[in-house]
Amino acid sequence: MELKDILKEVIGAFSLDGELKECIPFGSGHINDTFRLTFSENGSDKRYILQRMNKSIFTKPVELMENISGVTSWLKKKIEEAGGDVERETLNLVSTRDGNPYYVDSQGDYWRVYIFIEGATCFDLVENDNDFYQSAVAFGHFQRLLADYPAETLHETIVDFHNTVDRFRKFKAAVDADPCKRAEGVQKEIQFVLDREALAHTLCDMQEQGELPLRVTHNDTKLNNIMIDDKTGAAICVIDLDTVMPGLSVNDFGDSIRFGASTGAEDEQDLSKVSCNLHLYEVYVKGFIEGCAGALTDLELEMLPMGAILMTFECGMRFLTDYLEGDHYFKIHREGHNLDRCRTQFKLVSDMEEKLPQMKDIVEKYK
Ligand code: ADP
Ligand code: GN1
Ligand code: MG
Repeated sequence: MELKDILKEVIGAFSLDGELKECIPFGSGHINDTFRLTFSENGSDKRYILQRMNKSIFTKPVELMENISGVTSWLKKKIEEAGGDVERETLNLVSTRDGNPYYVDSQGDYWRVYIFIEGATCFDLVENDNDFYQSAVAFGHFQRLLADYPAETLHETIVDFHNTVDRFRKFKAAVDADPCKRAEGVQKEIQFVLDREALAHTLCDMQEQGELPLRVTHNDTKLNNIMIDDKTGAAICVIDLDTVMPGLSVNDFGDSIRFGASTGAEDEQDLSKVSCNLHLYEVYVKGFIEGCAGALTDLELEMLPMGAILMTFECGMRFLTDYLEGDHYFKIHREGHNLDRCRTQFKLVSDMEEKLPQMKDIVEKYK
């Protein structure tokens, strides 16, 4: 069945009024297929985001949608209590005509629709300090809003998502299996990972020993998973809630640094352009600590820089694993794309390892 016929079937299933004017692919996410829909009714336009969930990655779509429904309803209540705008400050699911939060198409794929957040933008690179600062406050605040969410009702949408030790194990298995015969060409990158087996354990061990608390976290805190208001410059909405699960606060912090404090794009091929910008790092530290508003323990604060190194290391290892396995997880747009992404991450890890003392000093300044 052709995509346009599938889209027709799917769009017709949702409770959307008016006439469909446009349906275009949208955004730069690596996982889901995202489209922007424009409907026109009585002379005015209303836009929506339509997403086909990646079923090979999200193997429990019903549970995943239960998480999203639960979390967005919870956030809505909190936003209403604070007198905020519920249509812009959280994702809003649109139901199907049968009243379900998702639709299963004739091919067995799961789809959902959100109200489009107007007048706001997602950035792939930090364009100014304020955007990054705002995103830090928003991700910290997001965690705080969900602090008393009944975590036991959340499904683990991807098991062991940020279990770096398990990621290391899977990486080694991919090297051993080498199904695409690519290992020989990436010995340097493989060695980079193998040299850091002990590093992979750091935070997982602390979690296991109960030294770091499990919190409800976002787990995918890239800058492009936050919407910045075009007029005020404030971060208004945290999006991409597929991976909201119990996790570590330091990982949420770390993933933001990995993506946003880098001087280069995640897939930059000229590695001389990639390093960790300590000024941006400081901007984020300040915002995140403010956003968490006293919720973090001393050890969590101390481990923030380690979260940045580990999330970057883990992500690089995931890109390399996917490259070795034939690029079936992350969407790629060119040959070797995952390898380019892996290299930027490892360049950042080396840079952060050197800058660790300064990174620690910066946290000390704001804690
Ligand atoms: P992925 O998991 O593939 O990254 P996302 O849920 O992050 O998917 O969505 C991809 C992109 O679509 C986002 O980066 C953002 O640009 C856009 N987007 C998602 N939801 C909305 C929304 N409700 N309003 C406006 N844009 C959105
Ligand atoms: C994916 O969905 P997206 O593009 O926001 C991935 C993250 C990675 C990120 C790397 C569910 O995020 O874990 O850190 O790519 N999401 C999933 O850019 O695996
Ligand atoms: Mg995303």
